[in-house]
Amino acid sequence: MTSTAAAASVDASAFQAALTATADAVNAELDRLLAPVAGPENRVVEAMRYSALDGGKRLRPFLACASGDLFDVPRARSLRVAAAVEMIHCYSLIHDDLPAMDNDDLRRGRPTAHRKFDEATAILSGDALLTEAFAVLADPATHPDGSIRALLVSELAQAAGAAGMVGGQMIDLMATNLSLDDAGIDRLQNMKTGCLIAGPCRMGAVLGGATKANIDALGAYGLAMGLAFQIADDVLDVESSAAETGKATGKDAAAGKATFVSRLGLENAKKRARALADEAVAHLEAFGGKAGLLKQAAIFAATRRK
Ligand code: GRG
Repeated sequence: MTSTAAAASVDASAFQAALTATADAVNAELDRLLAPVAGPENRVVEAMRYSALDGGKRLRPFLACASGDLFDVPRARSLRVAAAVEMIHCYSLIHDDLPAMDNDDLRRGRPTAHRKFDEATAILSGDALLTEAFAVLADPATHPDGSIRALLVSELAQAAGAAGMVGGQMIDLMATNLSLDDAGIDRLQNMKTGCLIAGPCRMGAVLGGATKANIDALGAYGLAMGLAFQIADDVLDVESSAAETGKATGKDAAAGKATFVSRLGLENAKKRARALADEAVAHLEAFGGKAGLLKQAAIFAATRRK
């Protein structure tokens, strides 16, 4: 039996139930953390809430919680890390949708932030979500030990900054002029998408005071899954519609972008995503049956239809 098949025998539907439960819990956490304020500055809070509440798959929050569960982290703590990571993710989507970047009108089945509000408000709401994420991590409610909080801040900064998501986005914007080879595309996607998927996997373990070996194993799991997740995104861009995904599709080919699908072809891209899910699952070996949901998450990332 392959590792993917073994993972599938754990319980496929349990993952969907756990993902939904985490989505509900992180929505409630974000609702609390992004409370409306008195005064005209509430416009930016309104825009933050518009982009951060009630939408998206919430995969990154799920990963923070499920990774924390391996080390018996209280859910009240892992949900704060989950919310912080989701704030970063939502900021990246707001900025990615702006006219200066992808110039998209649709996100999560609704008008993008700059369409719903205006461009300046959208930029500010992304900036404020980015800032608030670190405020949440730095708060003693996230963990009583300041050295753990500092590690969490460092992990998220590395995942989201120029060495991670933002750096990947920079390369992506330059990609048509760079003639990237396969290794270059892998590196770009690891940075742009993988780092913010590996990040919450690592941070759940950091919260639990895990060993460096265990933190790194979860990071390697997240990075392999992140690449599978991105390949699935490229496949959906070709095979799916805006009605199904809630965002524009067919954009990569129209832009002449080198994607996993354009380089490998559709079927080989799907095969590579499945192989990466197997690779991700292999990194969980040390955690045995306790990692069943995380194994399912890797399969979901590779085969998702949304
Ligand atoms: C603008 C700083 C900055 C970074 C942008 C994440 C990103 C980098 C751009 C988003 C555009 C995109 C299609 C990225 C590739 C895959 C990806 C991250 C998709 C969106 O994540 P999902 O599918 O979205 O988890 P939901 O809506 O489910 O949360």
